[in-house]
Amino acid sequence: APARIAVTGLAVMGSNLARNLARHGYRVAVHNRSHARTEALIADHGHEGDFVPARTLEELVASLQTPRQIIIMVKAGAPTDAVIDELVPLLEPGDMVIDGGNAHYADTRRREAALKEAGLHFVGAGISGGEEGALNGPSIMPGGSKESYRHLGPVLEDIAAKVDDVACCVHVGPDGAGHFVKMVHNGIEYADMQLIAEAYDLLHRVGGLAPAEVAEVFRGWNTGDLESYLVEITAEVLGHVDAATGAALVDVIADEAEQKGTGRWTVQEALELGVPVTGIAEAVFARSLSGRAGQRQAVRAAFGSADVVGGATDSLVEDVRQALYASKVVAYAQGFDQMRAASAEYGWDLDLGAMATIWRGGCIIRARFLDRIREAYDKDPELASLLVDDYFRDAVRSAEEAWRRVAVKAVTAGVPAPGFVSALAYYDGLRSERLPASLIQGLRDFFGAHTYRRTDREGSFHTLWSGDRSQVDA
Ligand code: NBP
Repeated sequence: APARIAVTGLAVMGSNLARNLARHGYRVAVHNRSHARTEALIADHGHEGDFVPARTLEELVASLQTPRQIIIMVKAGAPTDAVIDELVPLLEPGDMVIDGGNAHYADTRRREAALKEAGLHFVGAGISGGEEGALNGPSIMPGGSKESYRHLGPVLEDIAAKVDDVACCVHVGPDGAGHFVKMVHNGIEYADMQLIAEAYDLLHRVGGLAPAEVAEVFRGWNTGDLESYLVEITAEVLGHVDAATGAALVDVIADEAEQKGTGRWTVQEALELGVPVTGIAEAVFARSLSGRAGQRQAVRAAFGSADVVGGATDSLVEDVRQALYASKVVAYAQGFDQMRAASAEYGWDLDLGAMATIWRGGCIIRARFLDRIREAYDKDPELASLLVDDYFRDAVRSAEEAWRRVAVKAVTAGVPAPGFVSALAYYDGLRSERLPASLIQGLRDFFGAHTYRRTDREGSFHTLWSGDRSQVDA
């Protein structure tokens, strides 16, 4: 019998996805550029289900029922294009090519348009959850045509993570929508991790708590509003003792955070769209700063490092918890704003509540909190900001004093908390009656005759700064 679906690219993600499909009873055709990987998959896991190994893409294509569905799981970028170029001449109109890699959404838009010319469906599907998710149920964010989703949706929903029996997979929107949403997911993940790291740093350096003690704090937090995968594994990492030295492992790991680039992409796109995603930007920059070893050493030599203050109190722990929660609300509010802006820009018609729903399981940012976001958008799909939803408004209001105390403590102690502090500035920026943007407009008009608008009259105006300083219509 022909295979139901195919996977090409059998490194860790592709082979686990193929196994996931097979374990759900699908006959899966599998292929990899170097055949050894295909053989290894069959040898190690062939007994788990119904695999059809293929030595070439021709064989793979020939083994499939029509319309064909082929998932590409290779390295993002040029390798993905290489596979698509080789595959397209072998396919027939109506066939579906699914890219499950971490593609940039602009590449996905380009590929979708090109394949449409050939009568093919190209589906850029964001897949989150790493290797464990790919095997046991990832969060899946497929873009592409509605028609392709009619064929693919049932399979993808089958293999996706489930929360309360709801699959963490939904048709996100046309062309690059799926990969865009996956990108923002990763950006939010950066912000979330940065905020968690700042909370740890404050409890450690201002509160004087040892990593194992902070691990206990996080374990406690994971039973409340902050319950999430990242908070749960923070307790695991902080509690881990290095076998070689007997020290906390976190004290032995080099403090230079690396990045593969999806956080940077999120910020770059936010700059293009004009959406302030300060939480994600601070997280990306904090990683960059951590990696500037030479500069850090030079500045530390010149100024010294802040001393540990010590003397953690229950109130500090509770303040940091509230600051973390409020800052997290801001980071998510910004990420959802960015998705809304992109949806308007590209005509995607994104259902923001559905995005929160499919992130509840399978992916790195899965959290109790996402139910609240879904509820907020269910109540009002046009919500101006997550911050104004009743639940989040109350949460931020009740956290506000603690949040400010933590920001003051961090600044006073000399412990960097760019995530907490910039989230607070964002909140204060949005709620200000008047912003000094009026002064910026005045300055722009002064040096560049860029004109300004007035609060009391329609139109554009210019002041004759170098003349008699009278105002003229521009
Ligand atoms: P890699 O990103 O390490 O890619 C290795 C695969 O790409 C191998 O199958 C390799 O074939 C194939 N490949 C390359 Br490289 N160049 C090729 C070419 N020119 N033509 C054909 N095949 C080529 O694999 P991965 O870590 O499994 O990730 C797969 C995708 O999933 C990536 O886009 C990644 O960003 C994404 N992703 C990864 C994770 C994760 O946690 N790792 C999570 C979510 C998404 P070979 O065996 O012949 O060299």
